[in-house]
Amino acid sequence: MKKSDALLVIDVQNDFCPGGCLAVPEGDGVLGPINRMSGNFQTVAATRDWHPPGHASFAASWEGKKPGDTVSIDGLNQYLWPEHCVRNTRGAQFHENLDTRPFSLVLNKGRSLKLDSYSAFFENDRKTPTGLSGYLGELGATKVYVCGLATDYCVFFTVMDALSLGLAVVLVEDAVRGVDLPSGGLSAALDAMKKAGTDFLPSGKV
Ligand code: VGL
Ligand code: ZN
Repeated sequence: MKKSDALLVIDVQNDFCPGGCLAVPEGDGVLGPINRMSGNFQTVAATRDWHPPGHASFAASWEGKKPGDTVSIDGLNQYLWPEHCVRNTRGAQFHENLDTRPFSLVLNKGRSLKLDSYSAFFENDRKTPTGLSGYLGELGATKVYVCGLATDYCVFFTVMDALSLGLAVVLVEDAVRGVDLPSGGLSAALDAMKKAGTDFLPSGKV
């Protein structure tokens, strides 16, 4: 890979894999393709969803709310999830079969008690940066290959923000899996990413 190419590995954590608190169907299916690709990149930034206990995105943090409900926090709509990826717990660790050796950066996101962060670039207020853009910029990365979980949440927001920051984006199509909630929709997310200018490539061609 060229120096201008970076791999972004999004949230490949136990809680998003089978057996986890917020398991994505076949979430562990991303492991093989990611492990085969990551050693080819000089810059590999991996994110972890890394919530404090009692995080505002957990239904259990709100009286009378259940997963799937929504609340408004400072005017921001928040979809409520089962408790997941509490920092330093087993559920928040990378999947044990994820090869972390090639990672150049591990970025913990969703660390504010009252503000969620789906994208690897900005928190859900769409204003607070995570610093990833500066990191990639200093290293001269102009194209990001995106993989991980979940296609229609953290991967989706990461892809859309990367495009808006002027990066070229490749979605590694066999290295992502979606939640596909009836309300959201995996196909709508894929369409929107494509329309916005994302290239789709199988990991074998990366
Ligand atoms: C995610 C729901 C809640 C994700 C994170 O990584 O896609 N989804 N927190
Ligand atoms: Zn989360």
